[in-house]
Amino acid sequence: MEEKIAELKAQAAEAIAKTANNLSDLNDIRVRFLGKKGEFTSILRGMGALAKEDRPKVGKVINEAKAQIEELIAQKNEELKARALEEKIASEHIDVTLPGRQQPLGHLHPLTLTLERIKDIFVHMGFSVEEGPEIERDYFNFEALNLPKDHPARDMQDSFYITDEILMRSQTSPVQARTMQKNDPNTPIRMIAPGRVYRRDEYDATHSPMFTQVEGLVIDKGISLADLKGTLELFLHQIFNENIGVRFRPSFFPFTEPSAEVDISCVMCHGKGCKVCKGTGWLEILGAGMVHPHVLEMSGYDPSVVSGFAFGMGVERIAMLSYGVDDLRLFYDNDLRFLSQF
Ligand code: 2U9
Repeated sequence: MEEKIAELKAQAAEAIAKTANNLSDLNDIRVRFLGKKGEFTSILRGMGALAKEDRPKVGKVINEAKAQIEELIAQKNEELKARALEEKIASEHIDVTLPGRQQPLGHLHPLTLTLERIKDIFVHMGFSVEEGPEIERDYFNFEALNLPKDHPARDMQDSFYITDEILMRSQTSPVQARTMQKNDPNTPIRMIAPGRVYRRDEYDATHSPMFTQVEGLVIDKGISLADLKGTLELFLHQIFNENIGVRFRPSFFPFTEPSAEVDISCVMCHGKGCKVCKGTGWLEILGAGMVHPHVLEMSGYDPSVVSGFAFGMGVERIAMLSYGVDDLRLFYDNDLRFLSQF
């Protein structure tokens, strides 16, 4: 019996020393020798066959052997844990001297940059920036702006209708009409309305069925054509440069009377005449006019008390002329070779 115990003890010690390469192996060894169904338990069970007087002695030997194995296991356990920790530390070692991973940084889109510059200039002149829905009621898009039922822009061929009464706005003017109707007619208005507009159109270097507009509206007592000219001249000198020429030509819009097209001297040839200005030396850049009395009336303003001016511009066109871009589609293609140049 004692020989068997000594032999088991030697086996356990050898297993612990030589085959326990990790904590799980070590646990298997513990179960094999000391577990409920382990080797020592079966020896203990076999003690019944011994003479009664031998039992305490053998029991003591077994318990000592078990305690020694427990001790070996505990030592090995510490050793394996320390080794596992060392391996973990080695494998997770961070070389703090390595350069960091570069996170490519984006920037604002050229149209956004242009729009921000436009907004900045008007905000400095005391204008507020108003927004409105891109899906608009026929009433605000056309009716309130003095566009008669038979106006070509109201044709299904020219605008994107969703129902008979609802369409994708074809201009940002409905934002002005909404602001006027919300506003107390005794309080002056000085606002711009930037945003996307939609028209049935070709898609080529200079046309797109979706583009970005900024429109403006000023209403107060005593607003005159001189205010319109002064404001737009100042704007154009700031967005392009102080020396650029500005001229006003008579035109027609249903919502303004009188109306004007505003030109700047060609940014490419400085007025000499080139391909960009088609030899004229001038580039059309804005539409503007004094708000039509009927438009004032329809939104609750009395044209005998107040007057106003309004204007509109295409942001893509301003961006193309300020950056020298010759194809509008480049702004929508999301090609980083183009976009990263701004
Ligand atoms: C209200 C009253 C008047 C807005 C105006 C223009 C002239 C104009 C075009 C320029 C190029 C649009 O981007 S474009 O295609 N705009 O010529 N827009 S006056 O007049 C208004 C608007 C709202 C209540």
